[in-house]
Amino acid sequence: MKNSIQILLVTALMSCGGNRNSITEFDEKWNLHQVGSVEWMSSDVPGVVHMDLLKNRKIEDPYLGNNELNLQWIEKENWEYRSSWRVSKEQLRNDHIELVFTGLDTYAEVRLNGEKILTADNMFRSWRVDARPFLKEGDNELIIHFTSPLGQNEEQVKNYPYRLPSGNETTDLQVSAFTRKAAYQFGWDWGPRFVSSGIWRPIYVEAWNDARITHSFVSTQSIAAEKALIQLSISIESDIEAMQTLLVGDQKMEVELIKGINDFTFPMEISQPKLWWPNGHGNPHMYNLDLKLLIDGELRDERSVNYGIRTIQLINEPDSIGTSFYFKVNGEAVFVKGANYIPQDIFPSRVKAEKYEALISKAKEANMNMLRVWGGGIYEDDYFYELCDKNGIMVWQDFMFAGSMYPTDEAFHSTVKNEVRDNINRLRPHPSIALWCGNNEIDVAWKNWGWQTQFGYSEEDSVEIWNNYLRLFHEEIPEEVERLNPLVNYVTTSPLSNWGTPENFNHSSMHYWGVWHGREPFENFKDNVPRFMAEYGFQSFPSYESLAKLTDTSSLSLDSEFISNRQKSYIGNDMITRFSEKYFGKAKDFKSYIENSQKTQALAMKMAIQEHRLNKPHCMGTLFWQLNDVWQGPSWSVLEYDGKPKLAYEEVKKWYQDVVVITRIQGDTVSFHVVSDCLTGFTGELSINISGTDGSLRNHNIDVSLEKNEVKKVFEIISRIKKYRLQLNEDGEVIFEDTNG
Ligand code: BMA
Repeated sequence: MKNSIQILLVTALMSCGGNRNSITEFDEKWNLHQVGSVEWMSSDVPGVVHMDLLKNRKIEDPYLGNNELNLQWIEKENWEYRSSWRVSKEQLRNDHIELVFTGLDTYAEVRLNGEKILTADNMFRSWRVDARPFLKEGDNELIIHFTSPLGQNEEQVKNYPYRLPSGNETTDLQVSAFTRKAAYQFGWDWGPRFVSSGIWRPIYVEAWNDARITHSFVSTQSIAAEKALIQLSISIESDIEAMQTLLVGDQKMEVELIKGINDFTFPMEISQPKLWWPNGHGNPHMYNLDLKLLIDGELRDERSVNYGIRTIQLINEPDSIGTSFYFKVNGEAVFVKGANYIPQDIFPSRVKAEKYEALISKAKEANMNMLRVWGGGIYEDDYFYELCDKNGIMVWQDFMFAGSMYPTDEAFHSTVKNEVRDNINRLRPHPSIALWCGNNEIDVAWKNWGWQTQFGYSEEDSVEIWNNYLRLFHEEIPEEVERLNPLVNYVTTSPLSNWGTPENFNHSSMHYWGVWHGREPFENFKDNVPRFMAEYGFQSFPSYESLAKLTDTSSLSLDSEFISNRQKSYIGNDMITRFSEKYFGKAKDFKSYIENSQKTQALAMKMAIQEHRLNKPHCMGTLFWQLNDVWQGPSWSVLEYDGKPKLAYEEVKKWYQDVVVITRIQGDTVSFHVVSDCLTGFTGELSINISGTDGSLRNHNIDVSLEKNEVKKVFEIISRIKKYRLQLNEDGEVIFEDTNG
């Protein structure tokens, strides 16, 4: 998928001649071969090796049956892509013809007409090389050689003084900590292992002369009733030293360019601003600004900058309870409702625009206002963030580090710094970006999971590993955030507080895994409500129909090899079986086992979300684990791999509504609590029908009136309830319904 700014430019600039700058996607044909084989096959770029092997019928679909087990050989091989690039005399008149690689996965060496022009070592980075000196008129040969991440790192791993923990990597040779490649592709507890290689994001050809716009974005400095102060930041790379003209919308600015990178900021005022609001709180209004760079009066480069006017602050500070953790949007405390997001495929290049659109609509329809892009995956495609901007979904963005400790060498730190810069620069224009977070669960793991004993670290090793952690997540990464995106908050890790002791629930963010990993009953969601719940969940199976597409019916049983290989959690199916039997009885067959697993997950989600919402403002957010799936297997997701909702999705949608009524039955006392996340007051009418165990029938109509963001007990009775049915009306319309029957 393409960056929308780039698409705009391509269409705008291709129609004009002269020496205006241009950006076009490199769209020549590619071929691919396994190094050592003479056979070349056609290749789809962007893409990865596994997908080309599939397209050329060299392998079956990796997701079918037990193909995961048969296709592990691919990760050990080296692969080479080849393309012929036709360049015209006219193109060669440009001073710069740069190749911009927006995603090379991972260890790549790029040769142009036999000359090495790039050595890449990080899937998350983008790389820019001036190809102009190596180009000739006519055909030019471009070769990209990918070395297997296993081969590349084997020696380093073996010679390393100690073993680094590597999340969920189950192979003997564990290279993921050393490889700046998506951790989940090495295996995770909800997905397969496929370590692919390839040109996974587009390559662009950027031709320019004299000067080009490199970055531009608008940030909100402050918002007052009548006006907002915003700031345009723009960077221009220049070959020339001269006063030139920049058109910002209809304003003309004279800028003095010097050779190299020129950074400019322009404060601007917007009166009567239309603010960007998260889903449920108003419109996520987007503005647009056109930038034009004129060189000696002639249009040379242009950009169209989308922006939203909003402030988002994380309030993470000592308070009367312990340590708060909540988001203030445009000055208002907003209760966060959302989910953790993982990549939508093990081969992310096969996720197309429609899949992103369907997923973000599903998040919006389920009344979510935030997604956490989890640190074991990828920095998502631009389109993902554009959709979040458009739909009012705030993004908690992890940097891509999860469940590991990392090497100490300078080369590693340097590639990480560049990765962090590239991704902040790419993502900071999006108003949806609400928080940068250093990593997933590394701090809690180091302090609580016993890695020191498990890996036999000496005191010295431990000091070195921890100092390296501090260097990455407490120094280098936050320094880049502070320099490039200072108005967005940074936290070093998620969670900030471990679920081990009751006191910890008074502090900051938490991943509560007592239910599932701690094998605790669902009732424990009640006593384990943190200040901000950043992860919790319960597994279920994808539908029988989805699994039946992958194998023959004889393999559709709990103990088949096929189903066993789909279950990647070390807990296995124990928790699903135990709790689904507790609540829904023994399943008569695999089909009903699946259905019961989904009902059980739905119940877990309902129970957890109700507690989080009832306990506002102690708790100010709930992000369950996990929104979506990477393939078809049992997992904590509420949406299947193909986007189909599980039962839990409907439950989440219901309990994530802005105003809900939560019923609590304790002995003979029944109480009704209205929770409103509205940022204005709420008035409505609650009607309740109750049938008692003694056969009595009662109706109650209650006027309900709440302040903004309030939780209020609105009614309580003493009754032995058999059944209740309630409706909440606002302006005569039913906005919420619930029953226990
Ligand atoms: C969470 C995540 C993932 C994992 C999930 C389920 O803590 O951070 O690492 O997949 O637990 O175990």
